[in-house]
Amino acid sequence: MNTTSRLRIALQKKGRLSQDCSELLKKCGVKITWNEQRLIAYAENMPIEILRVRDDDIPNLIFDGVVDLGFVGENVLEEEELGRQYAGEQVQYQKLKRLDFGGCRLSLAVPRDVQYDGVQSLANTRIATSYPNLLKRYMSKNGVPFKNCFLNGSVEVAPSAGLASAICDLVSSGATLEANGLKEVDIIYQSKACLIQRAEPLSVEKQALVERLLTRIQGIQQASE
Ligand code: PRT
Ligand code: ZN
Repeated sequence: MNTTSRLRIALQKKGRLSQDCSELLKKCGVKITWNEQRLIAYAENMPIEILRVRDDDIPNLIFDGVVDLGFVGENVLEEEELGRQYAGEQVQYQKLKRLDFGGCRLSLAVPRDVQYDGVQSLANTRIATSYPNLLKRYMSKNGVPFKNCFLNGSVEVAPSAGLASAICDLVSSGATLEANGLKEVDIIYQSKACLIQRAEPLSVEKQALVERLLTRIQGIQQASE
């Protein structure tokens, strides 16, 4: 558990959510001097420290109470949560806020020339994904058996490389699917970035700071609507 007196916030070190998260903190009035090499950055004007990690680590840091708050994509949060549930573990955390950036969807896609008549068309095929738990939940809910092909990246080339018949991957503009001769056939999860808090209670001072940040985030999001 994090017992430092500073509020410890995890955010993605380098990636699609990094800039939006650091800009949001800046708009909240948190002054941070970023150092590319450093894992931890300290706010100059508030008792806050920022832990910069891979996005996949953020849900687990929250579930384990190592950090107090985390900014993460709901897709990653849900995937890690399901992973723990499938392993027989209960996870606890609070979702404080859904944010207005990081929007994407987790979708099934097949080669453009393949006929698709609903998810049953994928029965017993092999599906490439970096999100095996979200995929498993969706396929089980629909009663469709399938074979897994887990890839951490380059999922979109799996069909043309002969590794899988379909993919289950994140989509935003659809350009990547298009460029790889694939068509989106089913959306299985809609995601945005979100702010989460560990389950164990924070000190009164830390919780008050969280409330202040939340009020500011609320104001910033309303102003941009
Ligand atoms: O290194 P680290 O593990 O921290 O980062 P990462 O490479 O795992 O994640 P990153 O930075 O790519 O994405 C972080 C989060 O941004 C994701 O978990 C989503 O919540 C969110 N997000 C929003 C996206 C996209 N949009 C997105 N388009 N994440 C990935 N993509 C990829 C997608 O995988 C595909 O390769 O972009 C491609 C598709 O984009 P379009 O526009 O061509 O459809
Ligand atoms: Zn990642």
